[in-house]
Amino acid sequence: MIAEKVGILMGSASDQPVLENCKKYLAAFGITFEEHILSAHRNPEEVTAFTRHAEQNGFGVIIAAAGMAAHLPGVIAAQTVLPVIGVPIASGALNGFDALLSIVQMPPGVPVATVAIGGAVNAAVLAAQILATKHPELRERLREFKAKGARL
Ligand code: RP5
Repeated sequence: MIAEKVGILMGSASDQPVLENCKKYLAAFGITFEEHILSAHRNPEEVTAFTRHAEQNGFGVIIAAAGMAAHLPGVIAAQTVLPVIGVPIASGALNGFDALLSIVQMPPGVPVATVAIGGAVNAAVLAAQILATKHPELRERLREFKAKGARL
């Protein structure tokens, strides 16, 4: 039983299809998650409230996905010591390159572990690997997953 939950936050309901695989992989590893649609720009106060209470609410890792001027992962990372994984979403005229740079170019001291554009699977696997540092049974599941070619 993995006690810590993964928070999956995304900037818009339009990002949801990209996160389907993330949920599928987390579920396969036996990790519980909670999904919230919250935008750094449209719901800044809710993002802060979620982040400030994330530790006490049992979250161990936060995955944050956003497109365009993607500030959501960075704004979350600014307000918690939980590891934050950023997923750039390909939306808008620049097809995710804008989101990639917005998410990856964090200032020193405030890291966001950035995966590829649309990299929802790697976000889930990385979240699992972070939680596995505390849970040997999860480490074993990940070993089996990698031994089978790192696919479900
Ligand atoms: C970002 O703007 C969201 O993460 C989404 O990728 C993009 C477009 O949002 P919608 O206009 O579809 O709500 O904040």
